[in-house]
Amino acid sequence: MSVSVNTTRRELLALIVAASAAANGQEITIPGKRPLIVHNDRPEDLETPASYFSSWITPNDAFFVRQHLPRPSVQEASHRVALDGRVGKQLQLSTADLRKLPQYTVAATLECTGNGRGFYRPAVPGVQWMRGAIGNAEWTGPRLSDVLKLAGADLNAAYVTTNGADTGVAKTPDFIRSMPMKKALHPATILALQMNHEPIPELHGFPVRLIVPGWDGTSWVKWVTNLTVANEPNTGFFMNPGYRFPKHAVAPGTPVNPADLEVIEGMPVKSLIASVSDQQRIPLAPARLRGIAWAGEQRIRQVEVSCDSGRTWNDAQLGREDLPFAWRLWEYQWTPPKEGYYTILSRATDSAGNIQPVVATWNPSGYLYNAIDQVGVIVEKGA
Ligand SMILES: Nc1nc2c(c(=O)[nH]1)N[C@H]1C(S)=C(S)[C@@H](COP(=O)(O)O)O[C@H]1N2
Ligand SMILES: [Mo]
Repeated sequence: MSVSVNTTRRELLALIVAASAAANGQEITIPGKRPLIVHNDRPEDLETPASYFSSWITPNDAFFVRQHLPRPSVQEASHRVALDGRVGKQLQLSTADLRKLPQYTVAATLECTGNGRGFYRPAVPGVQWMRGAIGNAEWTGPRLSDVLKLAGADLNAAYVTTNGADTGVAKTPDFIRSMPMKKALHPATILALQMNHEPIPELHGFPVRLIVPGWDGTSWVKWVTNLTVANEPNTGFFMNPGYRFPKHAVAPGTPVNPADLEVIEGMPVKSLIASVSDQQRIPLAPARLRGIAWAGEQRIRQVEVSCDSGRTWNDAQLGREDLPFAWRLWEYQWTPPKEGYYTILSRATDSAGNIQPVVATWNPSGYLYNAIDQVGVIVEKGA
């Protein structure tokens, strides 16, 4: 009896420790993952430390995780993707059916709409993501357009609505998203069965998830169960008022009337310094600074780096992998002139001429944070 009471107490203590670790955003390990920054452990909200962004592909076990609801456990053999609404014939597709269609591999960057929310001042409620709710992977599966054609879908309908196997719990409603038919028919929009050439891990939507290249992660529905063709978008919380952005900039901290919000479709230009972390000590020697840059549906045109708090800027060299929808690596050779503290900044420009701002546009839900990235380093002879 006393043993079980003690065990219970110990377990309770462990849970409290885990909960406070989660609350503090500390790095702890979740099965199938390297140590990641845990914002929530049930359901999992896991952030990738920026030091992992040194390779063009983010390995599956280092990839960030975001879910609003308890993760469903899906059995592949019985799993079906139902097609209904404005279709010629309703279908129930197994993953074997999806595999019979031509398979495409698309490299695409997945970024949470709320990545960087933790930087907004005044602070806004929600997961306090800092820099790592992003990753780049190769996704493989049939085109959504081929799946829609299989069901004789009305391709002139306005929207495709996607639901996943997770269901609403307590105050959180079911996660359902709609996208315009134009994006649904884009050849890079696929129903992925594989992530980096492996079956999609459970945390990332096994056995099938939607890939919407260039658009924010919210559209990338996991554990897909339903595709509905309609002339109206879904009206649930995650379409309205969720995941909307003010049409006009507002003073930080001001509430915004729902009528003044519009649907978010895509991510703005942004870059990140990955090879050094904030307050790191580095030796007084030539340094190769490295990072990533991405631009939603645009391409990266230029990345500039400043090692003197933004007084002077120089071009970084862009990496050789240069594909639409996938991030671009960059590199910058820097020789610190002497010992001391340096603020290093990175700033990207996209193919439409958009440049990262000094201050991101504050909004009540903390979406689309894309201010110039900044890291402070201490240069020391002995470091
Ligand atoms: N079914 C379902 N799909 C979902 C979500 C969800 O809660 N349920 N979260 C979305 C959000 S907000 C993001 S940022 C991405 C995160 O994908 P990841 O966990 O594979 O990194 O999944 C999206 N797809
Ligand atoms: Mo997200």
